Amino acid sequence: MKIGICCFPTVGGSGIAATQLAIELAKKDHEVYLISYDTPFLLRSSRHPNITLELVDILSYPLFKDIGDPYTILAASKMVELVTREKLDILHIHYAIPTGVSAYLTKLITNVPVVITAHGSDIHILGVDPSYNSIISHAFQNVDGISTVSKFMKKEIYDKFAKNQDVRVIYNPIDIEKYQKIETQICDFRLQHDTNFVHVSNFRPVKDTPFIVEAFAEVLKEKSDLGLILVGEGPERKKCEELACKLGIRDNVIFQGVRSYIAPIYNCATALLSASKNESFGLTLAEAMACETPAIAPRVGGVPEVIDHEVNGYLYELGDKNSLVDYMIRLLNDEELKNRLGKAGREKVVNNFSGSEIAEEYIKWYKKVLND
Ligand code: GMT
Repeated sequence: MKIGICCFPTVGGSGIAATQLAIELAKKDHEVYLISYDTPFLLRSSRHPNITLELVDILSYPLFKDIGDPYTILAASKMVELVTREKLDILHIHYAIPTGVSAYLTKLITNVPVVITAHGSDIHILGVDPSYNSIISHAFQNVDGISTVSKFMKKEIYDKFAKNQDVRVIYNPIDIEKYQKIETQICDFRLQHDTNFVHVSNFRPVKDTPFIVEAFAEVLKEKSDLGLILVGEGPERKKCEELACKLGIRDNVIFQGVRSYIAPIYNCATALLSASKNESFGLTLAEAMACETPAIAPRVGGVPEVIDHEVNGYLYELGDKNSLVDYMIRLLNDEELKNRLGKAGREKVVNNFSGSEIAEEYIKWYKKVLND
């Protein structure tokens, strides 16, 4: 098939998931056209023969200084040109805002079948906002298919938008070769502590990373010489650094910024920690689990579809720091428990989120959409 996939090029989960899907489809000999305004993060370090990058031109014009460049229209122009030139079979949009609307316009002009995958805040933060709601609802009701990344999100979409529409749940694809247990550590930085916890996020307030720093400080009271590796960048990074200083644990908190290859970091951790107040799936949880590193996360959104409590990780009630600390200490003190949960986590990911299998599910869905 000739498939256009549109995504954000940044480290955010929707862009990573979309690019991983593109890679898996390309491996299966489909011709993939990746539409974005920059090279997607996962493609910056590798190339794939069946993937063509189609960059949206960002034309700046003085009149748009206050409102920003009209990306919806610029992306739609690129899509119309691409669909017409390459005669695409289907356009698949990741993250409904704003390019779901670009694709809907493209469909009106070219008649190309369009499917949208909703990922999270495009529904529960932006999509429900009256500033976006009417146009996003209309687009959802008029494209050829909607999918999303968890059963939780499917319910959100039913409740808030597409009551009469069939929403397909397809979990996010994980590269199970890249994310696996590595016996020899090859971190590109010096590990300062023998035992570490890890947190990977974009430090937005929804991730509540300061909560992780506070919980870690409690664990340090029980056991010293531990590291907390914080991967990523974002608005609350500085707040976390200040908090670590205030709590007197700055030497134990290692800020690693954005990394292109984090499998070794997952591998050197006793557990991956999350404090997200909302998470439609939680890509980093599944990546860590694929490396046999158990994840501990709040019982919110689609997280219980990824972590099975006490089977392959731990779920705690949002804000319940005592439980988070308790689970961290349990894993620190019991290597056998950590290994058992870790192995079960890998099994869960291989059986449910393997990139190759998820790509097959998307292909089946595309075919159904095209035949309906
Ligand atoms: O929706 C967002 O907040 C951003 C989005 C992204 O592009 O990073 O994240 C969402 O999509 C990811 C991939 O499907 C999921 O793993 C994240 O759980 C989800 N984020 C939220 O729901 C907050």
